[in-house]
Amino acid sequence: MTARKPLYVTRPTLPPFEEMVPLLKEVWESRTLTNGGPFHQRFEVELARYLGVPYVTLVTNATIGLMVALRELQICGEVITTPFSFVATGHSVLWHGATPVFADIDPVTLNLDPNAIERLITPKTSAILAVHCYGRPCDVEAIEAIARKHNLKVLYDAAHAFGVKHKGRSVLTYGDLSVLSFHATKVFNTFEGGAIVAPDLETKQSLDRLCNYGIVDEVTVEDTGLNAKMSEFNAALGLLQLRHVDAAIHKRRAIDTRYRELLAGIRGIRCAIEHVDPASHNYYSFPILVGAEYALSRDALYTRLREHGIHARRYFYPLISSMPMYRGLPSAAISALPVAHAVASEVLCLPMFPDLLPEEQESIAAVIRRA
Ligand code: T4K
Repeated sequence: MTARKPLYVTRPTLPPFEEMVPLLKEVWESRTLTNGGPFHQRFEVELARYLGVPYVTLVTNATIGLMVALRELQICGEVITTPFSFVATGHSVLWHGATPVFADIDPVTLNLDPNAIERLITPKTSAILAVHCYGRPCDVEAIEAIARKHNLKVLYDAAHAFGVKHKGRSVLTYGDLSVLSFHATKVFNTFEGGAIVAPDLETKQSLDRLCNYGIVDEVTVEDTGLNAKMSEFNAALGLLQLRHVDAAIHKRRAIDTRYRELLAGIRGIRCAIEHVDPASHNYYSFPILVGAEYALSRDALYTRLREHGIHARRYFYPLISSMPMYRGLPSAAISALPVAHAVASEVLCLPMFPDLLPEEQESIAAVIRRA
């Protein structure tokens, strides 16, 4: 059966429009549109409470959030990071003026392999920038131990990890700072947006300053900050989204379970991530690995699905290390990143969003099974 209209890899989750109207009216009437207005303040407090973290600083998007976080941590020299991520991870390091050093990933978690990290540490290394890929927590204990031993900062790109817990504690509280994305395509969205999770008030206030040009008061500018502020519109939407996000994650979890049932037993098709703690996951994405035993190559399956109106995506292919601005780096050599290259050549993210209908899931699985 051919899907009737394009089924994209994601479809933004929005609250009922009527619920947004009174909030919009409040913004319109107050004429406070940005620069830390009342919705911004409330959203920061309620978001920190929801996530179970000490403090958050709201930002325009996660890419800017990563740049601000790198600045806050005074990172310089080399930053060990993963090649298997969205390009924003690498770009934030380059924009900051540091050098990304790519370490290979673990074949089970698809996150940075701690053993690979340690081998790459040099006197120039100042930080580890790890990604909780698809929301699956990194080996945070191992990364913390390496960082402590070598006196490195740890920054988590937690763009995918909204609400995720590790051993009962928010995964966002590990490392020095974590950065969330609230982009339209994420589990929790404010159209564009994000947040930096800070461990204490002093750090939060410093991040706030960096997000507001480094301004302290009308006559004092203490740092070369930038404009990374979230507007009142985005903050009001965020407050409303908080009321609905648990229900959305609940639906995602059911979709994840159903996919696993529908795809079980298809030769060469594997679910890319297994959940250690299903109750603590957010079900951001549904990546599969298309192995050599499958009837089609990964790219042929991608095209076959497209012919049926199903827009699966190859997140994350190509690897960041294969992109023109990175491929000349010594750590970007293909031979140094065998696991990342293997995974990038097999991965395919199937449509995953709360409104995905059971019959749509069945037709996706049917196309995959028929091949
Ligand atoms: N770190 C990591 C690990 C990340 O994955 C990301 C972003 C970041 C950092 C940076 O976060 P932000 O600076 O964005 O806050 C998308 C997103 O733009 C990006 O946020 C996300 N990761 C990445 C994984 O995916 P594209 O270029 O693949 O998006 P696009 O426009 O092709 O959208 C994907 C599908 O979603 C479309 O086929 C249709 C659907 N869609 C998309 C949008 C924007 C909608 O239905 N409505 C929409 O409004 O990058």
